[in-house]
Amino acid sequence: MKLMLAIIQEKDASTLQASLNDKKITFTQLPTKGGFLKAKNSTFMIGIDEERVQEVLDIIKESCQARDQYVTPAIELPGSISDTSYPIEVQVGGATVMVLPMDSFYRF
Ligand code: 2BA
Repeated sequence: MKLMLAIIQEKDASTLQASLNDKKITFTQLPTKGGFLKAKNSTFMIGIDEERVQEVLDIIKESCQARDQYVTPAIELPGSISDTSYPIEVQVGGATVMVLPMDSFYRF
């Protein structure tokens, strides 16, 4: 089995939830926050058989779209000449997905 961690934008969370539920794929959703923008995002924790990893990747790709966003970062950028941070444009995924090996899986 594999553990998939998918970090997605909050706006896409309900679409992804519905698509995973449709395919009877079990997941746990965690409210998270990106370290760079400090904006809320959503992390899906999905334990899945190895042969279904590609299917889940396809579902995530279909459910999550990249967006260009102007954001005021909560950190000072390198090279900044003032203490005040200013809006910058970044493209926020899509999704950031990590696939980890899972040694064991128990449900009691
Ligand atoms: P954030 O860390 O808030 O990053 C949001 C977006 O800001 C990123 O989008 C990227 O376009 C930009 N960004 C991040 N760090 C940057 C930097 N040092 N300089 C300039 N721009 C920067 P994505 O790459 O699509 O990432 C979306 C979210 O996925 C991230 O939110 C973070 O929560 C997570 N993430 C991305 N890469 C990760 C990694 N290697 N490990 C853990 N989480 C990751």
